[in-house]
Amino acid sequence: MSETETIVALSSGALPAGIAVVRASGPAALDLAKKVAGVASGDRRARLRIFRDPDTGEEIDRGILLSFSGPDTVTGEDLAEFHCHGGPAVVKALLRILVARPGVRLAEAGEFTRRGFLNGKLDLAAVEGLGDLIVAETESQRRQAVRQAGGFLSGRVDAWRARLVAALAAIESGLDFADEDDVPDDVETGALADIGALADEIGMELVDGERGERLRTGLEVAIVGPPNAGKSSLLNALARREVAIVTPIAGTTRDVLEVDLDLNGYPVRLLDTAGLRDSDDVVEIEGIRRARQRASGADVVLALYPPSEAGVSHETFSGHDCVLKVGTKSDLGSGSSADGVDLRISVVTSHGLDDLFARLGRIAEDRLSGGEQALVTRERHRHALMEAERELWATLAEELPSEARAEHLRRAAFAFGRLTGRIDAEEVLGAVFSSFCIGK
Ligand SMILES: Nc1nc2c(ncn2[C@@H]2O[C@H](COP(=O)(O)OP(=O)(O)OP(=O)(O)O)[C@@H](O)[C@H]2O)c(=O)[nH]1
Ligand SMILES: [Mg+2]
Repeated sequence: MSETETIVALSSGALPAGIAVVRASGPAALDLAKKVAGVASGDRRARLRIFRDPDTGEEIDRGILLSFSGPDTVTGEDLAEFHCHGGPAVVKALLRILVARPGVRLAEAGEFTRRGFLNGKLDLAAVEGLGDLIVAETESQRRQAVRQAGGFLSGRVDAWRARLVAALAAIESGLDFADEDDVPDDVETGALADIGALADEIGMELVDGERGERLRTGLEVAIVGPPNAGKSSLLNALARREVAIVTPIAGTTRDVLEVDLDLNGYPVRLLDTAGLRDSDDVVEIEGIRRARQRASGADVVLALYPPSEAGVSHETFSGHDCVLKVGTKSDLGSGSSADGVDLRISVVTSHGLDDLFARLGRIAEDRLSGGEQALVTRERHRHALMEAERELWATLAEELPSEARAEHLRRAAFAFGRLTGRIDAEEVLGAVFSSFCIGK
C-alpha cells in the first residue's frame, strides 16, 4: 500500500525542550529535506544544516537533518527527520513551511505507526506494545511493553497458526479424497491430536490471573470509609504531595481522585473517594455512588476506620476479595471504631505508613509479578485467544463431518489473524491507533 500524501509532525515531547524532532514520511519526504535543508540523499547520515523557508530563503533554525530512503524505514516510506531547537516558535515555523509544500500535511494521531503497520513493518500486537512502551511508567511495565513491541505475542500466535494451518491442510486433504479409501484415517487422527494439544496450550496461557493486563493498567487501590476518616490525608501522604483537599468538614471530597504510584517498580493507582454516609445533597450522593462503584471494581479496598469517638457506622466491603482494614488517626490515642483492623496509621506522626506501604507492595507483587512475562496484556488479546481456543475444542467434537471440523479451524485461524491484524484489520485499527499521540 503506498500513500500519496506526505505527513509531518513533531515526534518528540512537550515544548520547550533542548531539541525537538520533526518527522516527515511519504513520497515528498526527501524533497522536503532538499528544499528546507539542502540535503536530499536519504543516506542515513547526520548532517548539520541551516533550515530555511524555501519560498523566502529566511533562516528558521540550524539543526541536524537525517534522511532515510524507503522501504527500509519504520514507516516503510521515505523519511526525513529535522532535529531543531525545541522552542515552540521554531517548531511552529518549521511545521508551517513543511506543510506549505504540495502534497504535505500534518499527521493524524498514530499515523506514522499506522503506515508502518500497513507496510508490514510491525503487526498489531507489536503496535500495541509500542504504544504501551511510550506510556510505561514503571520498570515492570517497560519490560512487558518492550517484549510485546518486539513481537512476543505475535511470534507465539504465528507458531500456533502454522500448526493450525498444517492440521487444516491434513483435514482438507481428507476431504478431497473422501471417496477414495487410500487416504489413511490416521492423517486426520494425528491432526486432531495436535489440535487438542494446541487448545490445551492456549488454555494454559489464559490461566494467568490476568497479570499481564493488570500490570499494564496498574493495581487499583480504592481508599474508602466514612467522611473525615482521613482518606484524603492518606492519599496525600502516600503520594507525598497535596493532591486532595483536606478539611475538618465531613464530606470534603466528592469526585474520585486518582494518583499513580511506583511501588517497588510496580504500578499502583490510588483512588481517593467521597466519604460514605446517608446524604440529601445531590452532589454528595453522586460522589458516594461513584465511590462505591470504583471500590467494587478496584483490586484492593483500603477501608478506613476513624477512632471510636467519631461514632460512625462503617461498611465492611465483605463482598470484596481483597480488603485491608486500616484504623486511622492513631495519634489521637483512642481505639479504632472497628474491631480487628489490620493495622493502624497516623498521617500526623507517620505511624504505620511504612507498614501500609509494605503491605501494599506485597499485594502488588503477589498480583502483578510475572506480568512482564505474560503473553496476554490486553482484553482484546484474551478475547481473541478465548475464541480460538473455543473453536479448536469445537473441532474435536465427536461425530463431526470433516467439513465442519475444517470450518471451526478456519474460524480459529481468523481469531489468530485478528490478534496480529493480518486479516480483518480495519475494524480494530481505529481503536488501536486512536490512542496514539500525534507524531508517533
Ligand atoms: N490527628 C489526626 N488528624 C487527622 C489524621 N488524618 C486526617 N486527620 C484530620 O481529619 C480531618 C479529615 O481528614 P480528610 O483527609 O479530609 O478526611 P476524608 O476521609 O478525606 O474526609 P471526606 O473527604 O470528607 O470524606 C482533617 O482535619 C485532617 O487534618 C491523623 O492521622 N491524625
Ligand atoms: Mg476527602
